[in-house]
Amino acid sequence: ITSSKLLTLILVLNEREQKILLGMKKRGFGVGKINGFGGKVEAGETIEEGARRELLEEAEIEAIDMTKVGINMFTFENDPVGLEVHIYVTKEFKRTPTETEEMKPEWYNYSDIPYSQMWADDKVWIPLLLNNTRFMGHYHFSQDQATVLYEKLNTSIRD
Ligand code: 6U4
Ligand code: NA
Ligand code: NA
Repeated sequence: ITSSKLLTLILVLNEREQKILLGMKKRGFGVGKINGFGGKVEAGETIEEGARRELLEEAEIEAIDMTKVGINMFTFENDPVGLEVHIYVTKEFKRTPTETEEMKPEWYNYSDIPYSQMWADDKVWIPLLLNNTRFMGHYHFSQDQATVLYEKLNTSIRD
């Protein structure tokens, strides 16, 4: 790995109803996959500001209690550029989730998360996130982004 891009990923939870808000990505990296909201951190903003902005841009909601829960590094076969993805949870928000040019938001029961339509790493760390466990992971993907060739997970994270 010679460099990495800094990205965010935000998962919106309704704990009372045990539902998670996910979106079908309509364009760009990971198109067609169901995923959380997020994107590249821009110059002049903090990582958390980037996360808030992406949630507003992609689902038209404003996070109230955004909390960082994990960091994942993604690398790809035959690609020198890695992705460092900072993952946040918000359980409270303002406004109504709305379909945008980039994402179509939908609520899923915790017991019915569509892992087969998601990135292959998600089934590893989303259960931890739902259980309020912090995590750091590294997932090395095949060139076609379908298979995790190598993974390393650490859940012994302190404040
Ligand atoms: P543009 O279209 O240039 O504005 P932007 O919204 O800034 O793009 P985008 O959509 O390329 O960024 O960001 C990719 C999103 O995919 C980020 O939220 C991180 C997420 N992501 C990347 N690899 C992932 C993986 N293996 N598992 C996962 N999310 C991943 O759950
Ligand atoms: Na995005
Ligand atoms: Na962006």
